[in-house]
Amino acid sequence: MPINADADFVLAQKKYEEARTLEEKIKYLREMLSTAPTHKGAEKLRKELTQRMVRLRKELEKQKTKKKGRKSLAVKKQGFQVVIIGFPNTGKSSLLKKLTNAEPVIADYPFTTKKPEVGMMDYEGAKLQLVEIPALLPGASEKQAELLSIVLNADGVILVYENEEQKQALMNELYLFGIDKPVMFLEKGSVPKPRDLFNFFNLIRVYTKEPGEEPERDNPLVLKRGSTVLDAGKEIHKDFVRKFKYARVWGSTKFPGQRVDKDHVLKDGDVIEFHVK
Ligand SMILES: Nc1nc2c(ncn2[C@@H]2O[C@H](COP(=O)(O)OP(=O)(O)OP(=O)(O)O)[C@@H](O)[C@H]2O)c(=O)[nH]1
Ligand SMILES: [Mg+2]
Repeated sequence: MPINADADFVLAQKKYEEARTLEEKIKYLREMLSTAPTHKGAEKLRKELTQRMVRLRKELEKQKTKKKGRKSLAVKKQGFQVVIIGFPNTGKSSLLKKLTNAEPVIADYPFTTKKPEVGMMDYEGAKLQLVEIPALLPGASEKQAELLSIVLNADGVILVYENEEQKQALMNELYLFGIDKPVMFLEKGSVPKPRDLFNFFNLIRVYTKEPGEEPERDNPLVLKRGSTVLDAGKEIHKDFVRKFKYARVWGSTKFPGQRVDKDHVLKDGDVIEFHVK
């Protein structure tokens, strides 16, 4: 932390308060974030600044897309979305190709990937969406702001790196942009198993079945760990609460096919049978 951080923070705050445009506000809020006290007692302050940054960034993205009539680079979410980021040539496309059905161009020159590349990863029927974005460098040009906005909307991040400096630099970029998401670090060349991703991002698979039939093994629900029967139901019907009678669960219950209420917490691999009105 710089010696004059406190004074710098106060100055940045003053500039922020006087700022008129969204761009200026973002600029000085970024300065506030970079000079905010780093000790534990200031956690709440940093969180509040981060949330403010997210609001301003989203507002600016909206304005820009509207004004220019520009086609947004945003990638429509399909379930849980993880964005792969990293410096140029760190093997992001290679990783995407190994884990998904995507066919990105892989080459030994930097910035091979010029637009987001999307693929679906399969983990025993459960799907997870992976998005490689063009390489990032420290220092946020407008182009990079557009890319970081994609990360801002995602559910998780994979950061591919070749050395500690790259890791630190990009973590700092994420922080200054207001991005506070789970980040999985991968050294260039290391390829995790699909189940490692599910575990890291705290996801579980829940298989549904109809009464008297076998569970559907090829299309489970993907839920956050700690999800309840009600959460699972909401993935199926919007007005599930109204429709719910009871459910039977195999796996996390004491007895196979035990009748449970909507608050029952599900576990990975559970089979659920809904009974609705
Ligand atoms: N030895 C080795 N080389 C790799 C590995 N993964 C990628 N490479 C090489 O590194 C170079 C860049 O790979 P890409 O997958 O295109 O990297 P990228 O991060 O997507 O690159 P940009 O999109 O240009 O930022 C290519 O020459 C790859 O063959 C790996 O695991 N081991
Ligand atoms: Mg690439």
